[in-house]
Amino acid sequence: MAFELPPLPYAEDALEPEYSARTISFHYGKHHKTYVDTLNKLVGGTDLEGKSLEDVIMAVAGKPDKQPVFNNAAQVWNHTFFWNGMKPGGGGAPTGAVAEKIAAMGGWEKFVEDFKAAAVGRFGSGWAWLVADNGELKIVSTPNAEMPAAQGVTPLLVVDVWEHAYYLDYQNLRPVWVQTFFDKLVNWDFVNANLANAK
Ligand code: MN3
Repeated sequence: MAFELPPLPYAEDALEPEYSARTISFHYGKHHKTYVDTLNKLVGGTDLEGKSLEDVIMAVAGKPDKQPVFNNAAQVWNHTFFWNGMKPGGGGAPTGAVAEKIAAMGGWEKFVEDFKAAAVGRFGSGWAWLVADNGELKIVSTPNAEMPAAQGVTPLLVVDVWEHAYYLDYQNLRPVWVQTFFDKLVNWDFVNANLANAK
């Protein structure tokens, strides 16, 4: 069974105008799809063929000779997680259990500022994450395809800060992209579901 590009949880134009159908057509239809296609080429005919995406990632994480497999497998996983962290009509102050956790981190506005700082502080390509680490929420960033799950913490939410994620809509303005993500796009139901399942 080859890996397949998971369906988007909404239509390509559903996040307009904040995240355009044109951006999604490239980001999902080209970038995400290419990671899937490349992963299938890399694992085809190897002992990784037929394993789940998560098992492939954990099998190759930290192995320099398997870096291309890790990069493509992790990018497939990270992008699917990213798409699910947004919804039409999303954004705004958090709801549910995560709202209490964010209040304990200094409040909503501070949270967004701290998240933007993590996103902007990531030089080059990568991801900014909200994770649960032994019950404590933390904001972290990772370079390239790296993912917190490979380091033993539970991801709750991710924002893609590769330029391909925002350049068509926001050009070089990464902080505006992240601010808009939280104002208009974030899916707190998804974050709360991940928090409920966190270790
Ligand atoms: Mn991307």
